[in-house]
Amino acid sequence: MSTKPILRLVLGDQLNIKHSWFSQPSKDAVYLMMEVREEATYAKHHIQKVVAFFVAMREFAQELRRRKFQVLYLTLDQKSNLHLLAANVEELVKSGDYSAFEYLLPDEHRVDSALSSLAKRLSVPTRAIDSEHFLTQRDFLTEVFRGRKRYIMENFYREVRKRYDLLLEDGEPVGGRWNYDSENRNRLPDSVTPPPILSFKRDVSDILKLHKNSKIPTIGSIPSDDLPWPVTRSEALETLDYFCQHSLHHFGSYQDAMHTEHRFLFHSRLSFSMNVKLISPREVIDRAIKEWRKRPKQITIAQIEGFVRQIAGWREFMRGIYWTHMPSYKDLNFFNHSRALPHYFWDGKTSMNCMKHAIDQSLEDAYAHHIQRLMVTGNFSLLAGIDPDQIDEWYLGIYADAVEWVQLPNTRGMSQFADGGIVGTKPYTSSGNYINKMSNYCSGCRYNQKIRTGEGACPFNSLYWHFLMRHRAKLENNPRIGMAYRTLDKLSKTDRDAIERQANHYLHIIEEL
Ligand code: FAD
Ligand code: DLZ
Ligand code: SF4
Repeated sequence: MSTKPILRLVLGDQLNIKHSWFSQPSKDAVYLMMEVREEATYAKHHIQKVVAFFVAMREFAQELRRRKFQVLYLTLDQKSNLHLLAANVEELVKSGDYSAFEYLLPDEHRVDSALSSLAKRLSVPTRAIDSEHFLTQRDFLTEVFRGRKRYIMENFYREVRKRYDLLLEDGEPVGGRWNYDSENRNRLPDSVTPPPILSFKRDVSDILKLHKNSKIPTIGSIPSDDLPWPVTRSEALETLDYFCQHSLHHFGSYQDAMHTEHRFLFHSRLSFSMNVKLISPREVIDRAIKEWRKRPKQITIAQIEGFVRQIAGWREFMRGIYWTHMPSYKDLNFFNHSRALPHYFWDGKTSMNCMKHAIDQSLEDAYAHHIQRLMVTGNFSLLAGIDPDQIDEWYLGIYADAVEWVQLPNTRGMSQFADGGIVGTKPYTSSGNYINKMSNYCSGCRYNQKIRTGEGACPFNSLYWHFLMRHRAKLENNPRIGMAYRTLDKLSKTDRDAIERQANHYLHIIEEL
C-alpha cells in the first residue's frame, strides 16, 4: 500500500469545516488551496469580493492548520504558482509525491469541466465527492419535475419543505399555508427603523497590496482598508445570530422595501458566508426556526416562512436550474437584446434616483438586496433591451456574493427572462409605479414618476409600455401578461404614439438619463 498522501483540493467557495474530510486530521491527506489569477480575473470582480474570498481562504487554511491538517497553500505571488487551478494540480501530481487526487464537486460549470477533464489526464486515481453543503442534489430539480412541462418554484419549494421537514406539523404547513408572499410586500413606514449593520473590522492592507502588485483589475471601493463582510465561520455565526435577534421579526414584511437611508433594511447579509460554505443552508434555517419558536409572538409565521423560502426555495431552485441547463443556459437571449450597458452601471452617474441609489450602493458595498437587483437595475436593463452577456458580466463582478451558479439563473433567468420562461413564468417588469410603491426614491428624483410622456417623465414608464409593444409577438399569449396588453390596447393611438416617441427618445439618449 502506498504511504504517499492523497492530494485534496479545496476551492475558494468550499470552506466547509463541517465536511467529512475534516472530521479528524490524518497524515494521509494534504489539502491544497490556491490563489490564482484564473479565478481572480474570470470577471472584473468588486474589490470587496476578491478580498473577501482571499481573506476567507487564508483564514480557513489557518483554521485547518490549527486543527493539525496538512495544508499546501499557494499564494498569488508565489513563483511556482501557474495561476490555473488544473495546471497547478497537474504539476503537483507530476512530482510523484501523491498517491491520488480528490476534489469536492465544484459549483461552477466551468470549473467542473476543467477538473473532470484534468481527472482523465492524471496518472493517479481521482475521485470527486459531494461538497456536503446544499439541502438538495444537483439533479433534484429534474427528479421533482420529471414528466412535467415546466418548473414552478413553489412546487419545488414544497417538495424541499416536505423532504427536510421544514415548518411542518403532521405533514401540513405550519399556519395552514405554504406561502405568505402576499404579506411580504410592504413599504418601510417612518415608524420602523432597521437595526445598525453588524460590520467586521479587519485590516486587509496586505491583501490589497498583493492585488495591486499583481495588477488584478477590480471595480468599486473598500472602506479604508477594512472588510465589512463575515469571512470566518465564527463571524458568519455571529451574523446569523444578529439577524435572528434584530431583523427576523421584520424580514418578511419589508423584504421588498427599498429606502435611501437604509441600505440593508432587515436583510441577513448572509449570502457571501453561505456561498463560500462557511455556514450551511440547513444551519441557517434551523437557527432561524429556533428563534421563531422562542418568540412566536414577535416573529410571525409570515416572517419565518418568507426567510425559509429564500433559502430552501429560491437558492436550491436556482442551483437546480443551473445544473439542469448549463452550459447552453449561458447563451440564451430570448428577446435578442443587444444594447450596450450604459456607463452609469459602472460609475453611478445618472439622474434616475432609484438607479443611482442601487448602483452607488453596489459600488460602495458590493451589495444590493434582491429587489434592488431585480426591480431597479434588472428591470431597467430588461426594459432598455441590454445585451444579457453584458448584464451577466456586471452582476457576476459587482456583488460579494456573486458566484455563477446563483448569479446566472437570477440574472439571465429571473431578471431578464432571457431563458424564455425556464425560471419564471413571466418577465419581472414594471413601470415607475412599483418602485414608487416600494421605496422613497421617487420623491428625490429629477424625473416625475406620475407621468409617462413629456418633459421629465419617468423613463421606467414609457420604457415599460414600449417593451410590451416591442415584444408583443413573444408575450401576448402569456396568460400572466395578458392584462397588461389589455390595458395597453385601451390607450388611444395618440397616447401609444406618444409613449413610443418618448421611449425611443430615451433609448436614443440612454447614456444621458
Ligand atoms: P436575504 O434577503 O437576507 O435572504 C436570505 C438568503 O436567501 C440569501 O442570503 C440567499 O442565500 C437566499 N436568497 C434570497 N433570494 C435568493 C435568490 N433569488 N436566489 C438564490 N438565493 C436567494 N444571490 C447570490 O447569492 N449571489 C448572486 O450572485 C446573486 N445574484 C442575483 C442577481 C439578480 C439579478 C437577482 C435578482 C438576485 C440575485 N441574487 C444573488 C439573489 C439575492 O439578491 C441575494 O441572495 C441577496 O440579495 C443576498 O443578500 P442577503 O444575504 O442579505 O439576503
Ligand atoms: C471568486 C474566487 C476568487 C476571486 N479567487 C479564487 C482563488 O484565487 N482561488 C480559488 O480557489 N477560488 C477563488 N474564487 C472562487 C472560485 O471562483 C470558485 O471556487 C469556483 O468558481 C467554483 O465555484
Ligand atoms: Fe426611478 Fe422613475 Fe422613481 Fe425616478 S421617478 S426614482 S427614475 S422610478
